[in-house]
Amino acid sequence: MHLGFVRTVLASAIALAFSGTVAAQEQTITIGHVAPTSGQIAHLGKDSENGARMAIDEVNAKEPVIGGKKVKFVLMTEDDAADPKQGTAVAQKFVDAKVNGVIGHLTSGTSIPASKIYSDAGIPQISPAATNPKYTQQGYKTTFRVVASDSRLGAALGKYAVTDLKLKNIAVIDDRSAYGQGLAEQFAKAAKAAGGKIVSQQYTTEKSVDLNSQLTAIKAKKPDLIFFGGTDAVATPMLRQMKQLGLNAKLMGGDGICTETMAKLAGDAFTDGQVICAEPGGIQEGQKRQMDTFREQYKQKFNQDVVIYAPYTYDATMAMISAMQKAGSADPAKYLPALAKGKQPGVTGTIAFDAHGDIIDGSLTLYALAEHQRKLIAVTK
Ligand code: ABU
Repeated sequence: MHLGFVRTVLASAIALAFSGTVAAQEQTITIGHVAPTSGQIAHLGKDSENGARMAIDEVNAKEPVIGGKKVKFVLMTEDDAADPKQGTAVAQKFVDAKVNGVIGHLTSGTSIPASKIYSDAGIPQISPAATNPKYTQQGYKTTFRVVASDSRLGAALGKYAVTDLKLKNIAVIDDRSAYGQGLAEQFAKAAKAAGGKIVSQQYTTEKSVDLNSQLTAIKAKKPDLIFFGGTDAVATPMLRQMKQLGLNAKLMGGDGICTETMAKLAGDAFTDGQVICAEPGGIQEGQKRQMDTFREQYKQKFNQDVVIYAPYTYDATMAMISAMQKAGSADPAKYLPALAKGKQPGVTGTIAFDAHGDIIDGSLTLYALAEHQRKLIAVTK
């Protein structure tokens, strides 16, 4: 046999054996991330995925150790297309893959049905964005979120619209999603309680880009304000059609429309201050530096600006990893109690959960869209 050939075979065998030893020493911990990375709100899903990637890369760069063993975190990314059926299929895929934890889903419509699958499998799930109250009201010990729920967001917006902005005649549109419908209901309840009147109630879908019939019906009622329960994928064409119809009412919505993307894409379809929105989280002035640093690092890494959810996903991922480190184990049953009881500073504020898995003492942030950006109005509790 040729000596060169023998040397090559031997070298390959040694390399293989060596890499096998290293691999055996370094335990892999898989965290699943799921969001709609295709479809109408793919920009929100990608933003969320990038936030998880930032956390994982940052932790891996520090050569993490859990329970005395060197570990490497791996992000398993999936797309649920904001579709409840695809959401449950992804959840089952994560369970079958025995992921150590899940960050997601992004929409309430996928997070709620998927949460039962994770609960049955004992896998902790932290949503960075699902705000429908029902998500954490099902009694599952594995269900967490790092954002405030729509009962708080809708209540704050309803009161703000009527009491502070004095906008009393209000039209409401929702996209019939778990998020859009729930938020619109909470808003209408609070607006009516504050003395507002719902002069028109209209419906659309998560994918509609033609709202002419709803807006024409609304225009006849001469509202001061249109409240939209849905996302920027629908609100952006809605703003353009409002302008075409000469419908000068203000437009208000929750985090689904509170994106830099909408501020930029809607172009000159709205006047400065016409759009008011709220994010189900936020930071006080003293924490602004960490958020600014996060945004700069995000831009450097992904060559784009934060859309909205990346900081929340980053905090959710860090909270999960921190619980594993405290418990000395990535076994879901072992680190779940540490996650439930944990308290740590995050980019979006302190991350600690109540008995339902809701963020404790989370803030809300009100913005107006102006000069193609979000302009801060106030941070409230
Ligand atoms: N929170 C707004 C977008 C996500 C959701 O469906 O809840």
